Formats: sequence, structure tokens, C-alpha cells
Amino acid sequence: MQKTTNSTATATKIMGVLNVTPDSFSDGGRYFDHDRAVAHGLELMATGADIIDVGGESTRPGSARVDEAEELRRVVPVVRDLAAAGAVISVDTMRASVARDSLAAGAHIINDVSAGQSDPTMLSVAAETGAPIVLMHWRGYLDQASATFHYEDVVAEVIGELRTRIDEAIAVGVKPENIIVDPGLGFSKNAEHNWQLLAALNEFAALDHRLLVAASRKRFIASLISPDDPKLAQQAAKDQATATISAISAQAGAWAVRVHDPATSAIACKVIAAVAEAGEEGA
Ligand code: PMM
Repeated sequence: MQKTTNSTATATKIMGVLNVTPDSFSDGGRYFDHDRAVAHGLELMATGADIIDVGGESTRPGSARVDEAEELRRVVPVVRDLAAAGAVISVDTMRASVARDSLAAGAHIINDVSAGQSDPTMLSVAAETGAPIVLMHWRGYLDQASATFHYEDVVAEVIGELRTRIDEAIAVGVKPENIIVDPGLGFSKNAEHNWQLLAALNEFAALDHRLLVAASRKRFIASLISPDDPKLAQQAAKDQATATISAISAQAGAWAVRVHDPATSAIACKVIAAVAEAGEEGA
């Protein structure tokens, strides 16, 4: 069919995960060395990532906090080299100093899983620099989180708590258009909570900020694939499930999905964009 109108549909962006850590959920240890980290960042770009999310601290339950100097040492040189290679970079950190130095080294976006709750100066760094910031739903460090793991209505509570974070960011001077929201799948949430949040992505999109969804290879996916022993779930199966969630996220209007395997999710998001475009042309 001939294209008659310019499409307003934009494909959901792919944020590729680059954990420069010895101990992250699924790729801990693999890209801990600087050169391997940079090489993997370039590979993520080559396989479909629009943004590289560089992190130097694992958020795995029970993992000890990395000290500030070590986090800076892990993250900033990798950000600098990938930015020099033309990458769009988000920096996955709960520390304002790491965010600030990474932005100075060429990063574009702050990704704070604590939504400004871990470091009281994080939101002002976002306000002062004008950098977009991901505000993820977070109820504390995962080893402290069991006490705050109860929800009467997970969707309403996560949205309500995110609204509080949004209001605080705006009060500190972050522009609404620079706020990206994230339901925080797997953070103080069990599998049932995660599926309920995914069933309600439209409500997150309706918050009127960009939406990021980060389900990739998380435990609730592994438990779906291999309920008796999630550790036995194959990587390819987890990436297939992740790509399906990327499609659901794209359909709900997500701005980006954060994934370990860009290729599978990029195809899923392209399919959804093609269907959206065809729908617009047919309208
Ligand atoms: N999850 C992890 C790390 N960073 N950032 C955002 N915005 N949202 C997330 O859900 C998120 C994140 C943990 O996953 P990993 O260890 O596989 O990177």
C-alpha cells in the first residue's frame, strides 16, 4: 500500500544494559573490565540499542553498596569512551556525584532506581543540568525491603508513590518533560505484582511522562518459563519473553524498554510501530 501520510508513530527505544559490575542480576562479572565493557556497549549499539545504560552498582537483593570512588572508577571512563563513539548514554546510579561526572563525560540521561531517595542532591543535579531523569518506583534497598513488600493494590500504590516522586522532582526544578517514569519491576515486588503492573501499563503511560519498562531477564520471567527451578530457564527463552514484554510495552506507548538483548526487543518494537503506522494510514 502506498504511504499517504507521515506517520506520527515513533518506535519505542531500546535501552541496552551495560553493567560494569561483578555481581548484577544476569550479566554480573562479564563486562567488569573496562575494555570488555566498552566493547559490549558497542555491540549493544550494533545489535539495535538506541541508548546504553551504564551502571557500576548492582541492585541485586543483598548486594553490598559499592563505595563512591569505586563506582566513579567503574562508570565514568566507560561513559567517556562510549560517548566518544557516538552513543546516547544513560547512567544507572543512585549517586549525584556519579550522575554529575557521567554527564560531564558525555552521558545524556540519569537513571536513578531510587528516584532521588538515596541521594538527596540527585534531583537538583537533574534540575541544574537539564538532563532527563528516570524516576523508578522504589521502596528502599532490596535487603531492607521485605518490610515494605506489602501492597493492597499494587498498581494504585505504585502510581501514587511515583506521583510523589514526580511532584518532588518538579518542586526541585526538574522540567516535567525531562521526567521518565518506571514501575520498578522486581524491586520490592513479587511475580504477581510484576504481572499486575504490566497489565496496567496504560495507566503508567497516562501519567503524561515518558515511560520506561525494565523487565529483561528478571526472576519473574525465569519463574514463568521454569517454575520448578527458575535458574534452569534458558537465556534465549528469557530474551523471547522479554521481547514479548517489550511488545506489550510498546503497545501501551512506552518511550523505551531496558533490555540485555537489543536484537529481539528491537524487532518486537518495530512490529508494533509498523502496526501503529498502518492503523494511522488506514484511519
Ligand atoms: N533494574 C535493574 C537495574 N537498573 N533501572 C531502571 N530504570 N529500572 C529497572 O527496573 C532496573 C534498572 C536491575 O536489573 P539488572 O541487574 O539486570 O541490570
